[in-house]
Amino acid sequence: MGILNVTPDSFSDGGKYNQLDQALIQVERMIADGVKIIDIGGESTRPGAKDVSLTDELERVIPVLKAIKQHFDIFVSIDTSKAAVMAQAIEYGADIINDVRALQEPDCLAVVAQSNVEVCLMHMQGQPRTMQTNPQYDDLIADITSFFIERIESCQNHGIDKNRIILDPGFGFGKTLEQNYQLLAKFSQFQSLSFPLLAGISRKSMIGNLLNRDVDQRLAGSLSAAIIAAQQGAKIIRVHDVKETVDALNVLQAVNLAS
Ligand code: YH5
Repeated sequence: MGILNVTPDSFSDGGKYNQLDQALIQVERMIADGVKIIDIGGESTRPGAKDVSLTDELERVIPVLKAIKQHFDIFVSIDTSKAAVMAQAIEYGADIINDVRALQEPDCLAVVAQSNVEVCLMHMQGQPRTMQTNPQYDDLIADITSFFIERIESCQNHGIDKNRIILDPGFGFGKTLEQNYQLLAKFSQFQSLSFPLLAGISRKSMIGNLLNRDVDQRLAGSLSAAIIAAQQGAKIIRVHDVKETVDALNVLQAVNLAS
C-alpha cells in the first residue's frame, strides 16, 4: 500500500505542477514500482495534528480519487474517519475504507454496511492531538485484541461481513516507543484472529526516535520494520517508499519459497 498524502503541507514544490497532476505523477510512479493499493489521506493524523473540516477533506480527497480511477486500474483506499467522506468515496469507486478510528464516528458503520468496500479497522488509544501523552495498557496485545473483537462485532451487527475486514494494530497511535516495538515483536499473535493484517510503520517516530534520524533518513529502518511485520503475517504494508519496499518484500518471498 503506497501512501499518497493530499494534506496541503505535503504539496509545496513551488507550483511546477498543480496538486492533481502531482498526485497522478506520484501514483504512476508507485504503480511502476509495484504498488497494489494507493492510500489517499486528507486528514493529518500525526501526533498533535488538528482536526480537518469536512469540506476541506472532501476537496482534498475526492478530486484525487476521481482522477486516479479515470487514469489507472488500481485499488484505492481512503484514509478517513468521516461518514460523509466515506459515502462520497464509495460513490466514486473507492475499494477500501481505511479508518484510524475503526468506524466509531457517527454513521460510519451504516455507510460502509450499505456498500461492498473492504474496511481497515485500526487501533488507536486516545485522539491524535493527545494520544502520545502517557499511553497505558494493562496488556498491550490483549487490550488491542479486545478492541478488535468489539469492533468486528459492531461491524457484523450492522451487516458488514467478516470477509470485508482488515485489522491494523496502529503503530504510533497512542503507543510509547517501547510499546511500538513490543507490538512489532508480537505482531504474529494477531494472526490467530484470522483476518488480513495491515502494518503501517513507514518513516514513523518509532524509527526516527530509535535511530535518531530525521524523517528523510528513515528508509533503512522502515524497510527493516516492513520485513519484520511481513515475516509475522502482515498482508498489507503501508509505505512511502514503494520501490524499495517491494524489493525487500521480494527478497523475503524468495526465502520463504525456498524454505
Ligand atoms: C497506519 O499505521 N498511519 S497516518 C507520523 C510520521 C510518519 C507517518 C513522521 N494512517 C496509519 O503515516 N492507516 C496513518 O512521522 C494509517 N495504519 C493505517 N491503517 C500517520 C503516518 C505517519 C505519522
